[in-house]
Amino acid sequence: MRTKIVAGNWKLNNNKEESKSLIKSLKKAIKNLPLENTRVIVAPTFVNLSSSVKAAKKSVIEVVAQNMHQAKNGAFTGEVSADMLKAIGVETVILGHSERRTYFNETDAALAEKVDAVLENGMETIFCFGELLEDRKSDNHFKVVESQLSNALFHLEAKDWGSIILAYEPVWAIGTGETASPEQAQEMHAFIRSIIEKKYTKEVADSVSILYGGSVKPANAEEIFSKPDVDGGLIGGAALKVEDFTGIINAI
Ligand code: G2H
Repeated sequence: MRTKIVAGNWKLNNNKEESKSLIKSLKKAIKNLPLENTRVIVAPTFVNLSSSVKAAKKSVIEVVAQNMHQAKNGAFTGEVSADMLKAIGVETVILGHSERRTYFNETDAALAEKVDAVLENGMETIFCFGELLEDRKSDNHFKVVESQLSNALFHLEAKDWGSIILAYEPVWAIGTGETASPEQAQEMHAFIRSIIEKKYTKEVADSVSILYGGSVKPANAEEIFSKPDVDGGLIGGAALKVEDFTGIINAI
């Protein structure tokens, strides 16, 4: 059985106190939920990771980073390394979010290096990818997704895939209120699994968790999560309110 995951990507939101307080309320809200096969993850900003890790202690909540640099150290002003994250108890990092690709020019090639750094450091990544609206309109969405995955991940060995969580996020559905239909999400997730099977094995394809991201909210989560190849969600806006995020966790 694949692991289910509900991950909250807080983006550039929540100061130190707000981060701690959101984690504390979430702790309380999910305390009695049956979460045996489900991981609950939150991704605060870098400066709030350490205090958030402390706030999440004695709970199932995992605190992850939103990004990471691929170098061990050196002259990279403003960046944070794998080692620095691990030293404060962060073992997982979101990579390749479309906002990083668009606003910070992250390329597939740089992302491949970041993924390698994640693996070299024994960490795990939630790797994001997804097509633009124009790609979908021109019926190029499968081709775009396939090239994003092959450029950044298909140099890995089968054994490395235990450290990879995929997050399919169609860019046209991010923060827009517009969601891919459950059928569109299922269609793409099944396609992703099929290309992983072709490149690796059925076992690898069947074991990787594939999250959907893009305007997931309590009202649409259940239907999206009911699809067989959707293993959870990467949640932005709706992860900022404990009621909404708990509603989404309840839908898994
Ligand atoms: C997609 C998602 C979280 P939102 O970016 O990664 O954000 O749920 O606000 O569309």
